Amino acid sequence: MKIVDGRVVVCSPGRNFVTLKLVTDNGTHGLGDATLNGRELAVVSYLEDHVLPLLIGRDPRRIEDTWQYLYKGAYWRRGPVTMAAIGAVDMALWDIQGKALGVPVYQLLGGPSRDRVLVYGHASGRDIDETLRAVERYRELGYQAIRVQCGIPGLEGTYGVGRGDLYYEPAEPGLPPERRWSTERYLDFVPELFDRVRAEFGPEPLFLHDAHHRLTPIEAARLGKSLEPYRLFWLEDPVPAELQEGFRLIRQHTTTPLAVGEVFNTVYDCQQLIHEQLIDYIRTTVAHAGGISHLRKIASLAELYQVRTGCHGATDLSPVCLAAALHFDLSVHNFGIQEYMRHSKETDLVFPHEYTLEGGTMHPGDAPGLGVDIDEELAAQYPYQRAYLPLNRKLDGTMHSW
Ligand code: EZ4
Ligand code: CO
Repeated sequence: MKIVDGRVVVCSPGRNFVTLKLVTDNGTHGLGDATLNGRELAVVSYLEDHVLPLLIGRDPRRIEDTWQYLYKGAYWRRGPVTMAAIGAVDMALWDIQGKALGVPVYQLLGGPSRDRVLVYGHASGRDIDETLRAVERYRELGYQAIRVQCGIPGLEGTYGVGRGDLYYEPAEPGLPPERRWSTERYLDFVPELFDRVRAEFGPEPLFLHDAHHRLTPIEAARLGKSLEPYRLFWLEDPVPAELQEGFRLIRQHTTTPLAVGEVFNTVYDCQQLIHEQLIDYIRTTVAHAGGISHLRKIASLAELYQVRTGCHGATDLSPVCLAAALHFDLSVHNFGIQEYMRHSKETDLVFPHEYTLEGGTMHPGDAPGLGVDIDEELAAQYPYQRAYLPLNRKLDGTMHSW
């Protein structure tokens, strides 16, 4: 079998997506998601100008060799653009392999380790009352696990507060919007939020919270400690994780489980976090961390240290990535949870898929390959729209992590 054609489809059915399509000489094709939110066209160029010419004529069944060829062969290793491109190729090759053998990708990965994949939904509101109503809504829909985010009094446009029904999309068309931030106000407010949430919904639901890289280690330690009575499933991205040893300090102070990794690209970004057992969940994504092949290696390292997976699954991960993540989640032994944010109706129509959601759990389906396709004609009706994630400044104007 040979790869005979390849192209990159850029479309914006509600938001931007970059999709790699590889076509083989036996008439099948494979898809990979290469969307890098706010920097999409850099990956398009990487794939079109530098990767596709290398793939034509290659045997698509050489998945591991192709991964190493693109990783070692680039000389310039790692980084989000390179790893998103390699991730897309890897996803497409697993898709082709599954189709060629007539099995869903999870069967190629060792078969199912569980019946269905636990996912978490996203409840948010401008204030606590609105947030409680959103949590109630997810409970009614059968979600066992819910991330809870809330507007902070005195701060405009807090991270994680949704726009629209059961939907959260932080990227905005045009130039990046600027938000204001106060760590003091945030740290004072969040314990009150979870006090109200637990009082209203009792001990059973699993609750998660995302601090979105905004704290210092000692601030994160204080937050984790103050949330212990409410037994979070996890506290996500408490600090920007370039400084892996910073997690030692957080760990010394709190038993609140920690999750990190949605912006990581390789195992080297989390090697120390895992082997020192500084985290409980690793959130690397199929699309941004080198595909299914590399994510399995990260999961295998994590398994040795009792760290479980919790793949990123925001709306900027396309249905192709979500499908790939679900095959990975179903098969890998040390799976923890999968993030799930529903896509817009337009997105779901451009990417017809086999995966299903039921009672707060998902399944990738049993179609051969990844079980997701792209309607290229429909995609062409939604051209790329420049869009950026917001920026964040402290109240005095200093740039801060968003
Ligand atoms: O901000 O995917 O846990 N989910 C998140 C997301 C990220 C976006 C960035 O593109 O933190 O909302
Ligand atoms: Co996050």
